[in-house]
Parts: sequence; C-alpha cells; structure tokens
Amino acid sequence: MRLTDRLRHAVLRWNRLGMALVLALPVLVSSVLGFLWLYDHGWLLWFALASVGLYAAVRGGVLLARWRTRSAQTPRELQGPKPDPEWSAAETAAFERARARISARLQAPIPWADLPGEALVVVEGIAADLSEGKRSALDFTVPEALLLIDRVALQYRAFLLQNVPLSDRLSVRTMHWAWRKQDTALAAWETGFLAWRGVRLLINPAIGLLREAERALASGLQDRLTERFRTDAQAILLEEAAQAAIDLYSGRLRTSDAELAHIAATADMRDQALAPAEDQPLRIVVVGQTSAGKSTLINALLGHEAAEADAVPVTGSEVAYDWSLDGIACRLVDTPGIEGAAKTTRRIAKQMSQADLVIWAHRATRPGRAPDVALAEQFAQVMADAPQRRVPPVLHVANGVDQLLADWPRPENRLTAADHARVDAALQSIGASMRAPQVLPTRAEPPDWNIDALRDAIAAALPEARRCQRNRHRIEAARTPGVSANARRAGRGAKSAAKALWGRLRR
Ligand SMILES: Nc1nc2c(ncn2[C@@H]2O[C@H](COP(=O)(O)OP(=O)(O)OP(=O)(O)O)[C@@H](O)[C@H]2O)c(=O)[nH]1
Ligand SMILES: [Mg+2]
Repeated sequence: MRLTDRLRHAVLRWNRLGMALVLALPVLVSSVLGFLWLYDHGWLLWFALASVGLYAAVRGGVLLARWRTRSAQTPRELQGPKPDPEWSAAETAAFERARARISARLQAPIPWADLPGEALVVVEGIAADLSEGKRSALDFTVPEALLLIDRVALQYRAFLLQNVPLSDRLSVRTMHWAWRKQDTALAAWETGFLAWRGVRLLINPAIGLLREAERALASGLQDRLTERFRTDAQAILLEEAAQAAIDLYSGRLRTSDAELAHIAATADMRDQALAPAEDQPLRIVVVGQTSAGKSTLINALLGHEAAEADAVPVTGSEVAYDWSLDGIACRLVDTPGIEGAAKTTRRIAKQMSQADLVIWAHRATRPGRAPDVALAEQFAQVMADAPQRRVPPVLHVANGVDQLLADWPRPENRLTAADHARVDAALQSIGASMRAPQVLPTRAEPPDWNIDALRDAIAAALPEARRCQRNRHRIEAARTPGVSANARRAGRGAKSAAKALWGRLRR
C-alpha cells in the first residue's frame, strides 16, 4: 500500500473517531458534572448504593424467572397415543407403566441415534410385564415383527403430518442430506438467518431493533421450548412402540386387519373363527341357582315361550336362543342351575368366561347365597388365570320380587312406599353378598314387571360386551396354530411349489 493511501486511511479513521468523540462529549461532560453535583450535595454514596440495589433487584428478578421456567414441570405440548379401549385391565396397566418409564427416561432429549435402542428397551419392558418375565422382546415371529414396524411407522407418520410443519414437503433425499451434513446445514441456516436479521434492521430499524430485543429476552425460553418439543416427539415415538408392543404380545398383531378380512373371505372352517368380530352375535349367558327364574327371564326377554321353565329343576344343559336388541344380534344362553356342586360351578364359570355379558338371576325370596358366592370366586379365578382377557360385564337381577309383596299385582305396576322398603332390603342383601353396586328387581313370570328396565340395562352394557367379544376373539385367534393348521400350511406351500415346477417343465 502506498504511503498516501495509508495516510488517507488514517485520516479517515481519525476523522470518524473524532466525530464519535464530538457526539459523546456532551454526554460525558454532563455525567461528570452530574457526579460533581451529587458529590457537592453529599448524595454520591446514596446514588452508588441505589444503583447497586437496582442492579441486584433486576438481576435477581431475571434469575428467579429463569429458575421458575426451568423448575416448572411444563405439561406435554404434544399428545401421544391413548390406551386402546379394547385392552384388558392388565394391558392398560402395562401401557401406563411403560409410559411412566418413558417419561422418567426422557427428562431431556436424547440423541436420535439412541432411539431404536430405547424402543427395544420399551418393547422388552412390555414383554416382561405382560408375560411375568417369561417372554423376551425378540420372542416373536418375522411376520409379527414386520407388522410391528408397519404399525409404528404408520402411527408416527400421522403424528409427523399433524405436528411437524413441512414434513409432507421435505423429501427423504433432503432430510438425508441435512442429516449427513448437519454442520453445513446448521451453518447455512445460521448464515441465512443472520443475513435476514441484517436486512430487517436496514429495511425497518425500529421493528428490527424491537425483534432483536425480543429475541434476546426470549432466547432462553425458546431453547427450552424446542427442547420440550424434541422430548415430546421422542416420547411419542416410544409410546407408539409401547402401544404396538402391547398389541403384539396380546396376539393382536398375529393377524393384520387386512389378513382378517381375507381369512373371513376364504371357506376355511378354522380360519373363519377369525372373521371380524362384529359379525358374531353377542353371547349373553344367564346364570343363577336352580329355579331362580333363568329360563322364565329368557322367555320374558324373547317375548315368547321358548325356554322350558318349571318349579322343578328343568334346564339340564346349555341352550342358546337367537335374540335381537336394538337391531344388535345377540344369543341368550340358558344354563343349568348351580346348587353348590363343585363340578357344576366349574362348568358354569367356564361358560361365563366365554360370555360377552352375564345376567345373574337371584331369587329375591331366597336368602341362601353360598352357591352364588362359590361361583363368583370360581369365575374370578378363571379370569385371573387369563389376565389378558377383558372381564365380561355382569348384571345382577333379583327375580320374583312379586313374592315379597302381598296382594300382587299392583295397580299400573307401581310399587307403594312400603313395597319399596321390602324390595330394597332384598336388593341390598343380594348386592352385599355378591359385591354388586346395583341389583335390578324383576318379575319374569307373566304378566312380567320391570323387564323393560332389564332390557335397557342390557342395551347400555352392549358396547362393553362388544369390546369383550373382540378381545375374546383376538385371543382365541392368536393361539398358536396347531399341528393340523401347520400341516395344512405346509401342504399349501408344497402344492404351489409343485405347480410352479410343472409350469416350468411344460415350457
Ligand atoms: N312368582 C314368580 N314366579 C316365577 C318368577 N320367575 C319364575 N317363576 C317360576 O319359578 C319356577 C322356576 O322358574 P325357571 O325359569 O324354570 O327357573 P330356572 O332358573 O330356569 O330353573 P332351572 O332351569 O331348573 O335351573 C317356574 O315355575 C316359574 O314359573 C317370578 O318372577 N315370579
Ligand atoms: Mg331353566
């Protein structure tokens, strides 16, 4: 550089410095004068103390606000999958435990590369939880594993589309590039953002300055928000894995819905049991002591005399009657009365475990409930042995209330206050021994009484009965195919191989 250029630069620099000094001089002079004035009046110490106090108060306020945002348990921004209403109580509890484990693990975001490992830990937890430690995470077949991956991917896709802006526009190529070149991508983004801030300042300095100040204030919070979003997104992916794992271990993933529909279309007798559960009538099993009025109750519900009823014990084996309630196909199953024999109790408990809804008839005039209590215990045992099963709803009925009251029938089928007191005592006694919150009084013998209320109670319980049926069908369908089914599968394989070979030979 030539000497004249250097001189010109120096002069220009000194020129600018001089201009700045000229601008700053009045401020400097007035603040020095201000200090002198304060000193003269003896206020300088107070001024210094007040300044320090003000600084401490502002700094303390900022620190307190930061500490609050850090320590406050901010609620989840994004909602993850909910427990499936079709799950049994044990499955729902396993899901909640998995969710608690996930949220304990994700106090802060983890590297994305660690997520598959974390998902395996979640699946392992569910496997151990649902099988009481008997199964491990990888204890399933290849088609099941493929369905698991398919499920998680599909659910997560829905989540991305809903919550991540532009996720439907970004191509995998772009994402892959950005992922591999994280440093370059980040630098490009930061440079672009910086340039934009500069342009904004130039175009509209007032707004630009305001935005800058806003950014400086909120940057701490913003970092936390993005952090929150990332932990939420990671937690949701792990929760999706937990949900799919529960379906996997309960056997629901053994057959996909498409496969179920396909199987239903084929004529195979065994596979037809896997047809969509909605097509099957709901199984309503009526149980109770001998002569409680089970068969008479079924006749009252049907509206005609189909089941044989008598004062002497009649129903010797299970009989099913087709029935329709509000257009929903049902099957009312009459059962032999329990009288205390262990064999009958076991038989009826098994029937109840295969029911979608149970109607438990009690004779209102009969105080002895030992056979009912024994059946309830047996039933609880059968259901506890299959923790993945949903327990079918049970409606308790106090039948024959007319016999508790003198001069039956009442005008317009209305009970007096004295009648109510007698009936309530019987209902409470049944409710207490059966631990049932509600017992419905009826007279099944024609002219019947309160059967409409029973019909309403059944209708209200049908949605739960349907869930129960789906659960039962899924679990039945999920049982490992027996030797004969596998032999059939092998036969089908051999047949198609022979066909292919024959086709080649002919060519
Ligand atoms: N008064 C009165 N009699 C009833 C009522 N319900 C049933 N009965 C009579 O009680 C007797 C027994 O009724 P069933 O319906 O056969 O009883 P069940 O529970 O099916 O008996 P089993 O099949 O033998 O276990 C029959 O004579 C019925 O007519 C009722 O609400 N009031
Ligand atoms: Mg009967």
